Formats: sequence, structure tokens, C-alpha cells
Amino acid sequence: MSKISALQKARSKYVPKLPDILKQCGPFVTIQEGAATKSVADQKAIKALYPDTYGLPVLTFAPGQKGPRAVQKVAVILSGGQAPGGHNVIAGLFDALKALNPNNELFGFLGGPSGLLEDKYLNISAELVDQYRNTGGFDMICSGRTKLETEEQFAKVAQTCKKHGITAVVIIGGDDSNTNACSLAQYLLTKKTGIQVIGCPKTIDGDLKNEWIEVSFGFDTATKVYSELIGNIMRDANSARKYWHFIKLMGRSASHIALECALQTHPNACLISEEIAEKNISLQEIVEKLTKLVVKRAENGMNFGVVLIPEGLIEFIPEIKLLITQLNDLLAKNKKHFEALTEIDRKIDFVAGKLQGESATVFAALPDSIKAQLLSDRDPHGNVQVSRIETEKLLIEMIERRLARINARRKNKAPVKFSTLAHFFGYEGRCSAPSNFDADYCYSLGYTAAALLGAGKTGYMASVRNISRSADKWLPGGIPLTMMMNIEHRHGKDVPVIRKALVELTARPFREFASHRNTWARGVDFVYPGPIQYFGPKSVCDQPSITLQLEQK
Ligand code: FBP
Repeated sequence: MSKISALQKARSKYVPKLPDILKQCGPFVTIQEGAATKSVADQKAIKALYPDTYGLPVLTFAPGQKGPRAVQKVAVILSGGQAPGGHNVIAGLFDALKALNPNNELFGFLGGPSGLLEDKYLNISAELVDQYRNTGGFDMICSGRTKLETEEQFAKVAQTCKKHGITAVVIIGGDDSNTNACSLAQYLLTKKTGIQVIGCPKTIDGDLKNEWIEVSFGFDTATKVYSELIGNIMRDANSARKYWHFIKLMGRSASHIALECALQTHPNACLISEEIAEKNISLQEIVEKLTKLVVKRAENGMNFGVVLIPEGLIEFIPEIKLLITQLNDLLAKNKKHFEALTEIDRKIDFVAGKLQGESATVFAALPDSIKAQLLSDRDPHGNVQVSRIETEKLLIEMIERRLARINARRKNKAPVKFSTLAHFFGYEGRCSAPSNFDADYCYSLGYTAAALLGAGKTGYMASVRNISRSADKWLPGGIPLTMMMNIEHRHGKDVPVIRKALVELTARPFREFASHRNTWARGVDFVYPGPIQYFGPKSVCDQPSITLQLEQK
């Protein structure tokens, strides 16, 4: 490991707070079963696909008998994009497994699911865990985006587990990775291997949440880091008074991150993709609205401002959404021919020649850089890689064009100045040292996963609820993975997936934002949240996200 900073050294001594029940009895819990459950939709189809895990009850914990449990060898993987707190999930899992039985072993499979397929791992020791407690990043065992979905892959995982005598697999991942965890659990049950599978909810995007999973880990820290950076930029904008900052924020399809950052910092504008889709707002209309804002502020002597843009915006603008669907079909149908074209200009010409109707016009009007980004590789789950599409620059360019026309008509008035800077915050926040909230939540999730394993459970996601309260009042338990699933049409096929949570326009966080945004647009109501604090009063260090506080108000 590289040399550690003084802060990291002090922070490594932080003891994550556990819910009362786990503090009292450690992972020795008695499982209390709720009623049989159903999937969120498509019950018949999900039941047919997951006959052995469908309908399992929600689990809660009560104090149990202490005393060593049967020895377990557990595999753990980190899957997908980095999120602050992953190392603490492993630390919680490790500590609880050792408490259950000091002979338990934890294997960290390297580079995500592919580690399990290629049998690449390291033995996780107490010394190793101690080096990574309360640190950001996934570098202890690294992550990867390989999808675990075919029978052949499941057979390989079973083979790897058999080879090492592994009795359980813990998958720390987002909605897609936990969908894969559900299928793996079913496969291992069908084959009567006795190997358990438990998932843990990870993603900075905040879109793996529902009634039972209140938030995915990493969202809290990442949004605090972005809000600090946005606040710093706002203060700069308000000091120099000469730039418009267009800040794109990670988050994939959902706008939870942008919304949370808006609630924390009060920007002059924040686009919410879900609202744009619901109200059928076109790209031209977005540009028109933002241009009006720039003109209005200029007339009030404010040639500056801050605009937040969610990463997935482009997919939600109705005409671009249609264009992306048509591009996906077109690229799938002409895969060989398209891939044989080596130059991007030729790829663009090829696609432009094949598109028809409104999509042809929309594509033609886009700057070449955006056309190229829309044609770039899909991720292994088949998603457009929205983090690579420079929506912030697209909007700037379109507003500039619109302003040029407006300025040309403003004969007797000074032209509206529009000096811009584009930013993209994503990778800056994914590996930050976890906030107290994420450090505690992740440690509790890992601990809960071990308690579920100790109780012989499979096909569950570790869940910790009631998390806007102080950690002692948190409620650990297990949620059947099948309960969160439905059937969706993806890339030409109907597939079972955990339902993603997008921003709900009727829920408190959006309503709170919507009730203030006009005021924020006009003035300088900026809030500068400053950096995450790890030492100091609870009111500064232990506050969960505003979204969570509003959702649980
Ligand atoms: P997960 O969904 O795997 O948690 O990833 C989150 C994310 O950070 C998204 O916000 C972003 O679009 C994507 O990862 C970027 O992917 P990559 O790390 O492969 O560049």
C-alpha cells in the first residue's frame, strides 16, 4: 500500500457505529420472518424464473444465542462502479464472520465478477482489512463490470467455489449486479450446491432504492464531495462574476445526485431528467429556458451563474431518446459493417444515411462531437455510456447559438455576455473516504450480510433500515432479491431485473427543490457546504443526505 496521509491514519481508528441489536449480540441473531412476499410486478414470470427464492419472507433480527457457528468460507466481490464505503462493507463482513467463528475465512475475488470466473483471489486477513478501514476506493480487491448471467458462467462460479470449499458468495453491487446475484442464487439452489448468495446495495447513483432498501451506499459521500466542489465553484462565480458554469453530475439515468446537490447548494438552474421526460420537454425548449435565464440575469447585472445537469439527461429528452433507440437498433442490425468502418466521420455518415424522419433531423442538428459520443461503445450491460456524452458542452453550444441571434437583434442594448466553463463531476467523488454515514452504513451492511450467512440464508440483499435516525436505531435484516424484480424490455429481449428507482416528481425531495428553484434562479442564494468533516460535532459530521431526510420526514 502507498504511504498514508495523517488524516487517513487518524481516520483508520474510527470505529463505525452499529445498530443496537448488532452492538448487543454481534452477528448472533435470531431471524424473524415476515409474511411471504411478491415481486414488484410480473409475479408469474418472476416466480417461474426463480422458483426457489420467490416469495421468501422479509427478515428482521432479534437477539440470538451466542456461540460458534459452523465454519464458513466466504467469497466477496465488488461489482461495477466504485462507491465510497466498499472497504467498510468488507471490514464489517470480515469482523462479523470472525465473530461467528474465528476459523471462518474470507476470500476477496479480484476485479469483480471476472475474479470468480478466472479464479483470481486473495485471502483477506486482519492485517489487510486494518489497512483499508474507513478508506475510499475499491483497491483492496478492485472491481469490474463483467456480467454474470449465463449458465456457463454460473457453472464456472460453482466450480471455483467447489475448488476452495467456498460456502457463500457476497456480491456488492448495483441493480444489475444484484439481479445477477439473484440468478446465481437460483442456479446454485437448482444444482443443490448448498452455496449461499447475499447481495449488498452499492452505487453512488442512488437508484437502487425502494421501500426496503432506503439508499445504496456511496450516494451520501459522493453527493457531499460534489456539493463541496459545486459550492467552491459558486463562491468563485460569485467573486469573479464573469463565468457561467455548466456542471454535469454522474448518476447514470437517474437524477438523484443532481437533485441532492441542488438541495445542498441552491444553483441557478438544475435540470431533472425525469421531469423533462414526464413533461415531454424538447431540447429546443430546454435551450430556450436556459437562454432566457442567462438574458434575465445579465439584465440584472449578473453575467454569471451555475447550472447543474444530470448525466443521463440526454436519454430523457424525448426526441433524443427516440434517436438513441433507433441508433441501438441500427447499430445492432449493421454491427459488422459499422465496426468495419475505422474513421468516426465515416461512421457518422453511415448512420446519417440510414436514419429516417425526425431522428434524421435531430441527429443532423447535433455537433459532430456529440454524434461521435452517441455512437461510442455500449457498456457490458448494453447501456449508452452517458458519462461520455458531453451534454454540458452541447447545451453551452446551443445557448451560444441562440444568444448570437438574440444579440444581433439587441441593436440599442449591450450584448449579453456569456463566458462559460464546462465541468463534469463523477470520478472525483466515487473513491472519496466515506462520510460517517457511509462508514457506519457500509460496516452495518457487511455485518448484516454475515449475520444472514450465519443464519443459512440465500437469495437475500442485506438491508439496514430507519437510517435517517441515529445509527443505534437502525434496523438490520434481509430482503428477498426476487421481491425487487420485474420484467423489462432491454435490447430486444424481456429480461428479469431489479427495478431502478428514478426521481419521483411527487416525492418530497423534488417538491422541495421545485418550490425554491425560481428564487434560486434569480439571485445568489448559493450555499457553500464545505468539505466532509470526519471529526467534530454530530450536527456537522453525522448528517445523512437531504434526500434521505426529506424522504423519511
Ligand atoms: P454503478 O451503477 O456500477 O454503481 O456505476 C455508477 C457510475 O459511477 C455511473 O454514475 C456512471 O455512469 C458509471 O458508473 C461510469 O462507469 P465507468 O466507471 O465504467 O466509467
